[in-house]
Amino acid sequence: MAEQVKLFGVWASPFTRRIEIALKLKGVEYEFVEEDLVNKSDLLVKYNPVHKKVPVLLHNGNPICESVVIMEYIDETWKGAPILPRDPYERAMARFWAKFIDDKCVPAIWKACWSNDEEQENAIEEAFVLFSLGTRRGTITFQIMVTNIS
Ligand SMILES: N[C@@H](CCC(=O)N[C@@H](CS)C(=O)NCC(=O)O)C(=O)O
Repeated sequence: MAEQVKLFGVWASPFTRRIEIALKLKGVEYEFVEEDLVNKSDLLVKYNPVHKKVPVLLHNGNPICESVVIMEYIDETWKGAPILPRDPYERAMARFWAKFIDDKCVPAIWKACWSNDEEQENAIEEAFVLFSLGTRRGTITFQIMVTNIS
């Protein structure tokens, strides 16, 4: 039976992009369902009742939420083109930088885009410093994510 892979997302969402990149790296065919976050679909709320956020991956009827969790699920389910390193220490580092992006970089970028005047200048500077820090570390995960949100 053919696999059913559906991604509920929003084109401008960095978390959705993370999943699109992972699926494309693995060569997995999927259907993209564009959500309207102002008027969330019943399906999004059904599949992600806890956070009601995108992305949600639906694989053969099973919903998976939270982009890093989904990314790891994809990596474990489709074996080609590994995303996370095999070495446990390298894996831990990749997870550390993925969390750094979510906790630090994404909020900084958001502020840089949506604040004004002096606050915006400071936010751009802060975002630049955070990105430089991650990029210098040079993990593949970080490189993928920077490509994703820049
Ligand atoms: N930690 C979540 C964050 C997902 C997230 O913040 N998604 C945003 C779009 S970029 C969303 O769905 N927002 C809708 C809302 O907050 O109601 C993940 O990694 O998947």
